[in-house]
Amino acid sequence: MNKKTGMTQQTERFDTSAANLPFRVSRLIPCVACFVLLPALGFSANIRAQQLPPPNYDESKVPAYTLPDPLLFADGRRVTTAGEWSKRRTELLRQFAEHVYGRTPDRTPRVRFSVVSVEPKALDGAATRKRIIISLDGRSDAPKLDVLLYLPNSVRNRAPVFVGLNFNGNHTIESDPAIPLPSGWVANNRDMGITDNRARESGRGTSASRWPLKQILARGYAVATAYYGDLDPDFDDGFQNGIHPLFYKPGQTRPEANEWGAVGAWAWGLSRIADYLETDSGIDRRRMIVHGHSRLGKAALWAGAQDERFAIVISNESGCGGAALSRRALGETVQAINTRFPHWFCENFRKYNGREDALPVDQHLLIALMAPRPVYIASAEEDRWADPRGEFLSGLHASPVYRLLGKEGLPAEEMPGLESPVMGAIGYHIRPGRHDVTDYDWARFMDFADKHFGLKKER
Ligand code: GTR
Repeated sequence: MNKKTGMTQQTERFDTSAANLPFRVSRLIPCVACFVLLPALGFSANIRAQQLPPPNYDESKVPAYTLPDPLLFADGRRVTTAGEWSKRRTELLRQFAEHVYGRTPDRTPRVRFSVVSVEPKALDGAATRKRIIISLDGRSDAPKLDVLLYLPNSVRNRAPVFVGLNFNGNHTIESDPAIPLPSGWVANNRDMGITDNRARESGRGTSASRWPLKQILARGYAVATAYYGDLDPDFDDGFQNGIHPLFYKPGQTRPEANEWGAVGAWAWGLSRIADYLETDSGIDRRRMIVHGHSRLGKAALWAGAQDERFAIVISNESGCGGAALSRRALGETVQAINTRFPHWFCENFRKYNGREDALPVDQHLLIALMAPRPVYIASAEEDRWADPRGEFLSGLHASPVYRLLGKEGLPAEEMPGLESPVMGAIGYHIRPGRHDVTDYDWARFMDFADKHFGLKKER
């Protein structure tokens, strides 16, 4: 356990804060320009991170808090009908945009899809593998999202699909040499031998345990993924790379205090993958499931909240700024996350450093934004940094909205034991072990999707 961050050591929980920048940058240190450059690149954030108060893991020291009521408008009026909820929903989406994730641009640029390869006998014949390049603007030099899609060959009709971003490149989810490496920035990672922020051949298949493709395909689901760095490389560069500059007004050089950060950009990218999937004849467009782990779980939740084409939303250990209640301030706090990752949320979110109580929203309201669509929250016992109990409570306190809409919500008042999933329209499990995505997690995600899509477990 790292005492400073309270995080358990683990293979892929890499740090994309300033310490992880390319070696080249360290050469700049003696130069005068570093006074300008280093703060911009996040070095000052790293120093501030060392000064963070130690995290609290003691349940008895969780501050007393009152959660905003999902069924009360900001002006105090009560929500009593589905019609009123839809207005409250709009209000909440605005509040999350204004105070937490930043506003997503209204305008979607001209997005173009090209299917650049199709392999009908991938994974020993179990799947058809497609590679789709999504050009995120009409311009030829626009950022591109490289999407990897596996369609189950066993399914004759259109398949339901799991849509999620990956941390290290498409080539890491499966060792197939035909999958190209990302050409842009990737996080340094000792286990993958990456020290210069460039993807390596040796990275092939290194995240395969988090993407049990054969099991997923055998249960009749398709899988679509893309590397999150294609949308916005995960370090604080003042939003000069990635998709943010595509949306700057003339003269604008970085997002306004209420405009999107990196999580917003990753969420936006998930919707662009959905844009493509809606056009693919192998995909059941009414059965798209958005999912994500950790920071990408935060992005999946924000994508699911904004984009109702996602029929099911799954958060795996998304923690602070994801499924966990901010007001509990257990494990990672708003101050800790804004300090170590100043580029993830909007600038306004920093106003709540150490003042979670002042937030007009809390994360149970994010879960409520999925209603009446099914949403699943997964925690891991050792992942205390993400506050498993806070993740469970978000589901519990989102339930009144589901009930108003005639759905069950979370069918548990108390946190269930290990490996005892509960599955209403809101589902939850906690499993033993560390911060990761395991076969157990995937099996439950598929049980949950089967249940809500009316599919059998074994197909
Ligand atoms: C941690 C961060 C968490 C979580 C995690 C991850 O460093 O504090 O909020 O997002 O990274 O994405 O693995």
